[in-house]
Amino acid sequence: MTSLWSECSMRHEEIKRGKLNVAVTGKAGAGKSSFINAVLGLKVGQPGAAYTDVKECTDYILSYHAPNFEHIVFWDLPGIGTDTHNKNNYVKKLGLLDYDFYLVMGSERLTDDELWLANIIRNSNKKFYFVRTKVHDGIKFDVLSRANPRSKEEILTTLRTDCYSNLRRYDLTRQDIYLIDNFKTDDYDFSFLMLNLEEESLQVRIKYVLAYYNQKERSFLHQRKVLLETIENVVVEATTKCKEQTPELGASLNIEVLLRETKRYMEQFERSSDDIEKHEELTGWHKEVLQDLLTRNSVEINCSEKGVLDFCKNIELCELIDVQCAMPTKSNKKTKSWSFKIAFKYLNRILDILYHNALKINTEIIEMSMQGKNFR
Ligand SMILES: Nc1nc2c(ncn2[C@@H]2O[C@H](COP(=O)(O)OP(=O)(O)OP(=O)(O)O)[C@@H](O)[C@H]2O)c(=O)[nH]1
Ligand SMILES: [Mg+2]
Repeated sequence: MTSLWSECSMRHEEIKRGKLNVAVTGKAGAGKSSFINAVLGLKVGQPGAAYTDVKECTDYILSYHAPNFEHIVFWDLPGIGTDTHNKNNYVKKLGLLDYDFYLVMGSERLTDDELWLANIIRNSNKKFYFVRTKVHDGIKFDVLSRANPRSKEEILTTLRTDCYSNLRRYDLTRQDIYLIDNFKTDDYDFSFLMLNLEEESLQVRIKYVLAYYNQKERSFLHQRKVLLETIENVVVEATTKCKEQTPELGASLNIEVLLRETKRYMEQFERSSDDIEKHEELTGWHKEVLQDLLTRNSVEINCSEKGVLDFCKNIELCELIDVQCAMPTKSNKKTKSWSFKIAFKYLNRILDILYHNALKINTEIIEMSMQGKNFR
């Protein structure tokens, strides 16, 4: 739980992590803080619970993370319709439109305050659900007050119809309405509401993962271009920093230089050992799913001196014939030219493999995300 007014940077941090920031707003005393406690499974006074009271009580903004809804951050906002918080200051003072999603709560017949709020949110192209709280009490009192009590279903239908007809006044006709009671979470629309909120949070995460990996594709392309431009210098380094011939290759190559470059490429294309953890954190997918995806989409590179040597040995003679790269003018010797060609081919091939591996992995993550697969 965190507090304060200047939460903007935190909110943006959460957005960056693909969380759904839900502002719990609405009429003062509607049961906003009680709703958060119901989600947390806590009662007022327990550590981490929101404070609720029969009098106006939430006077600042707090955020809550519920263990069962790890991709949602709930923000408990002060209620509208009091001297302190009213239509004149509510939007600006609370940074109302900074959130991703809204629950507009009311416990009585809808008033202008909730409708005004809903309208502002809708006009800023954000989504909200309308939530009517204290439904159980409403039913109890309805039954007590009538000579011929209505059934629970009849009362709920009346409530829902009433909400719809009020929302229609602002042309909010296709709005989701949930009838809940914060002290009866197994009943009414409470679990349905939470289920749909989770679905909304999934959409946010999918969007976030897609944006991240689409951007990654562009950055891989750029990295490849930059690395390609450095190859000739590395070739010069690998051939000039070598005194002895490598008999297996019939060439003079500094294998260490080539190995260093291989490691650099691997880092750039995210093939180092902790990159799987990075994917795991970004996507929220299981490690095994990602491991399998990575294995399926990548050619293994043996990142050792022996690996470099073996790779160079396997470069076919015919592949080297048309290799053209700028060689130092003074080195006309045959071996030098041969070494140049091998180093040049090696670096180009490794770069190509790693780049295409990275693209394939990226593409598969994007495809799976679009199908909503693997998200927990
Ligand atoms: N019966 C019943 N009482 C509720 C429900 N939700 C809240 N209450 C009661 O309504 C009162 C106000 O609840 P809060 O959760 O503090 O309301 P709030 O919207 O956070 O109020 P402010 O922060 O002052 O705007 C408290 O006495 C709660 O116990 C509900 O679903 N059913
Ligand atoms: Mg409150």
